[in-house]
Amino acid sequence: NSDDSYPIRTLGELGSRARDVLAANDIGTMVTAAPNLYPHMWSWDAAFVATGLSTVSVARALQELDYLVAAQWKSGMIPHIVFSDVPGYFPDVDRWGTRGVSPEGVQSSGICQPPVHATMLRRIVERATAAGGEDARLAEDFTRRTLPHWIDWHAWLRSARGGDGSGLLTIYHGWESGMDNSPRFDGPYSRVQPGDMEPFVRTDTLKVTDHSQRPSDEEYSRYLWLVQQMADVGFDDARLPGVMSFQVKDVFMSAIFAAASEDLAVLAEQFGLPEETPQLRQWAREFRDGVDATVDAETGLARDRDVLAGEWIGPPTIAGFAPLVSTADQALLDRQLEIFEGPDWTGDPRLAFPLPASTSTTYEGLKPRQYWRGPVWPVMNWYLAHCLRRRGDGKRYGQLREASLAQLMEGHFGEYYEPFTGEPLGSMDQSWTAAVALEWLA
Ligand code: 2M8
Repeated sequence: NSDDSYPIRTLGELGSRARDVLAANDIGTMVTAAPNLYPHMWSWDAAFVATGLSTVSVARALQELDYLVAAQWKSGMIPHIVFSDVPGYFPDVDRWGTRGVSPEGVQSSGICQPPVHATMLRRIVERATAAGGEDARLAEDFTRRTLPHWIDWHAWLRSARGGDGSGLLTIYHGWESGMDNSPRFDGPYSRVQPGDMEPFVRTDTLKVTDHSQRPSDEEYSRYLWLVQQMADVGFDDARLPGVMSFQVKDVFMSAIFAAASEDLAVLAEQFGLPEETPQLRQWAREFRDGVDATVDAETGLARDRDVLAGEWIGPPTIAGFAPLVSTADQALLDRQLEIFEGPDWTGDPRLAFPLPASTSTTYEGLKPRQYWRGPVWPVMNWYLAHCLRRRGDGKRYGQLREASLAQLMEGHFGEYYEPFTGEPLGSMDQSWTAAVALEWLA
């Protein structure tokens, strides 16, 4: 870590450093989400990591998805954390209280995360098919073998979290959204009143020593209270609506589900389960429509809904761009792109790089250094760009690529970045940041 290793000088060097990060975070069974802060497998991280890994080794990429799918619950849920044996992360499996509920031999949390998996698997399959030979064979075998599991996962989301016909998935914890402390959840969390629970000691603040980059203690006590509420009913899907004090229709997760259901339909058609495609396409349509229907006519942004309060959620966050992921409505897409490129988002001239921050940079609640309250997340930049490229928008993909590579050349593979200075924040050598660097370079 001599000072002359930063910034990185060439794209070739960026690629080789990104591969080194993934190799260093690989503990054999899994690539941990980050070396210190997150020594386990996270569900949506693993999907992004797999696509990054597939630029190096298709076999290793599929192994990552295999390890995740092996942790799938009987219900069909894919848990948000699969624990390794590395100590030091809180809440650990004991605090989750999932032993005896999760499948035998699996140590996992008891909630889910956004279903980007089918989209990333489709990407890996396309890459492997183009390469041909052994890679193509491996990807085909893997997809044929695991398709029923991914379909079960989508069926669980649709029935346990989206069975009300709204075309929107419910989350019972901000962690399920992947955007833990986003201002999206301030309203719903303000109504969560932690009751009696075992005391706890956080470990994240031992690792990210500037505490202002992480959620507050007050937020954490609510996070842990929700875990306890779920554990008290044995993580029984049927009982959660009756007991949980946090219930949000997550618009961004719903858009991801719509897009991934379409991708899963393509895979099912190609790899031997064509009879499943009408159902998958039906879910894609239902959730695409559900997401479109949340758009605020005034702001043009999609909105989450606080189920218990019966209210739309207002703050302008990156989740407002859910239609970029899923919509089929050209006028809505055009309006969203105009906002995306306007002065409240990537067109803000104060930005270090023209990339979307996690909340609008003109939002009064913006916290440019704090986690999901303002920083720019490299993984989000690539995911949104990938969605645009899928629509045939190579130009915008190229612009986001250029800005993202310029951002990443500082060399630390930060978990997130300060929007105006480009300073890397949170964990360094974060796996999904390295993975998307490889995708940008592929
Ligand atoms: C962050 O979330 C975890 C809890 O799940 C944490 O703060 O301990 C989020 O950024 C989430 O989206 C991500 O999957 C996880 C691992 O990178 O870290």
